[in-house]
Amino acid sequence: MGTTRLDKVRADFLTDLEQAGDDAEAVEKVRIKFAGRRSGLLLDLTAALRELPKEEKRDYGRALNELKTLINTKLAEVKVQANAATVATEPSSVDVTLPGTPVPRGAQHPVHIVRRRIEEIFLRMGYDVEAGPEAEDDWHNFEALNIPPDHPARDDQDTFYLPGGFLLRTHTSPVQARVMESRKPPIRIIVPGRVYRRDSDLRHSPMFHQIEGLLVDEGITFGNLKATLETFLHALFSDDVEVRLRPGYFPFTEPSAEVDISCIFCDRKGCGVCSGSGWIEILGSGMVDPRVFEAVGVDSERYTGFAFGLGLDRIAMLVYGIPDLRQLFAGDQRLTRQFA
Ligand code: 2NM
Repeated sequence: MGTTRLDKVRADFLTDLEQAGDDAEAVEKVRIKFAGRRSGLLLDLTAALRELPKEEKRDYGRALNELKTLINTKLAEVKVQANAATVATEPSSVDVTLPGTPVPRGAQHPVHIVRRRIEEIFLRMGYDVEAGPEAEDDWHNFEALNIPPDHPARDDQDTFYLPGGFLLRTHTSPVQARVMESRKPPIRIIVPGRVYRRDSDLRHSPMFHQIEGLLVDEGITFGNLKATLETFLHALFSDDVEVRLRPGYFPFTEPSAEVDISCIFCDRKGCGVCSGSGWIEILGSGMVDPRVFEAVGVDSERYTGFAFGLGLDRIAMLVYGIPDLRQLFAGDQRLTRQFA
């Protein structure tokens, strides 16, 4: 008799809840009607337990507990759904006119930008980009490059020596030496990287960046070097710049040439950037000395080649008008932000 009444309440509850649907207010009314603390139907049903004859109490109590659980669970479920529906539709809950949270944007470092531009020019000409260790041995940094033990570049003042006979490379040429040791010509590579010298003032940083190039094949001439550098410098600056070669000296090349471009700021009239000369020194180059070829196992009777090197930091300063070298390495985002 008692459980029949429970069945009816259960059926009523499910119907009412169904009708309330997503409407939070209607769901609340259902809750008060069935599970309200002061007058809910569950209270009546619990009170009715006491009036029942002893033999019916057990079955009724069990069924009542199940009904309570059902009602509370269903109400909790529907409440979560109703809340979600309310948040989604309530016009004031999300103010789409508020400004968004800014996402910080990275920027490329000027030295990186210049390196990538130079790499792209040489990749188009069929060169590969190579890399090697920054901690080098004496052989690859000096000996193989025809820098004898008494050469001034060997001086402790210029080189950072490391324990175990190693050193921080003073140029990226040891990578070219390694490539020549491990690979047969034709070789066409450029090598960008950090290099280290014991030098620190307005124009020198103990760490700076170089990019060097090397081409080795049969029948390579000084004319090929000149044409390659002209093509490169026209692509990097402008077809209008003039390229000038002057005699120079490097231990690893013979003959060697210093390369200038006509001043991109004054068009050769003379200005502060070119110190009134109308020319800006941009790179060093030359035909690879046969002694270097012999040291790294390239047949100098069969092959000739040219090499060149330039400082990336200097070019970045020139191109972007950065007055102080140290600004490049200060890690101050006010510099890099300008390149975003
Ligand atoms: C320069 C100038 C001239 C150069 C030479 C070599 C190597 F390994 F092939 F001998 N690598 N880089 C070179 C030649 C670098 O920098 C101003």
